Amino acid sequence: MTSRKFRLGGLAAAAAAATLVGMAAPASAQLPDFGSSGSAGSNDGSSTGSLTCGTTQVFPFFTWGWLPIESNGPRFVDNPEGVAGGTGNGALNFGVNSTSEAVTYYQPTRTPLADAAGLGYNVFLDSTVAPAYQLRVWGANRTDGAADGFTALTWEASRNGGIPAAGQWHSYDALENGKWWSSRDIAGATGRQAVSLADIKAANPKAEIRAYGIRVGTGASASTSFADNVKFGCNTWDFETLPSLSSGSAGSSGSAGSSGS
Ligand SMILES: [Ca+2]
Repeated sequence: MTSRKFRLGGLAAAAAAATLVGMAAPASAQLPDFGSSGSAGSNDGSSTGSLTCGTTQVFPFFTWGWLPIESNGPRFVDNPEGVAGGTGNGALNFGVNSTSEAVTYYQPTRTPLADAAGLGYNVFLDSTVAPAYQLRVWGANRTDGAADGFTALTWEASRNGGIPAAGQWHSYDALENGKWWSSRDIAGATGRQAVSLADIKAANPKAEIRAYGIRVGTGASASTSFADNVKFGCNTWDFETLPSLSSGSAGSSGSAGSSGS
C-alpha cells in the first residue's frame, strides 16, 4: 500500500477528474448516472476505483471526485470532541437537523457488485444515529422490472451487531460479509430486509456499483455523527480539514492523462 499525501503535482489531475465527474453527475440528481463520466486519467486500470491503490487524503476544496447527493454535503471537521480514532486529524460530520434531512457523500466507481470487497469505515456518533455505508448499484434484477436496475444497498451497524456506543470511534471492516438492505426490491433482497451481500451478489450477477459512500438518510432524528477512513477495495479515504503541506514533497506525480473515454 502506498500513501498518497498532498502532492502538488496531483492537484491538476484530480481537479480535472473532479470537474469531469461533477459535470456528468449533477449533485442534485436523485439517481445520478455515472456512465458517461469516463476514467480519471491516471486510472491504473483497477476495477475498484478511479485512483491508484492506497490511502488518499480528501480536503474540502480538493475532494478527488467525492460528491454530495443533497445540496448540503457533510462538513469537514476536526476530530469530534477531540477524540482521535478515525484517521489523521479530521473527519466528516453527517449531522442532520430533522427527520426530513439526509446527507450523502459518495465516490463514483465502475465495479461489478460481485467484486465488492474490502469495504469498511470508521464512525463516531453523539446519540443513536450512525452513518451508514452505501453502494449505489445499477443493473440489479429489480422485481418491478425497471430496466436500469437501480438500487441502493445499505450496511448499517444497527443491523450488524447493534448501534455502537456514543462518544467514541468505532471501526468496521469486511462489510461485504455483513447484512445489507436494498432500497428497491431486487432478487434476493426485498422488503428492506437485511440479507447477506453474498446472496445479493449471487442473485444479481450483472449488477454494477457506480458509486459508494456514506449516508445518513431521511427518517433519522436530529443528530450529529461522523465518518472517516472509508475503504473500498484497495482504496482508503482519509477526510481531513487542512492539507498537511509539510508531509511530502511536491515531486512529479505523473501526467493527467486522458480525461475520459
Ligand atoms: Ca481523517
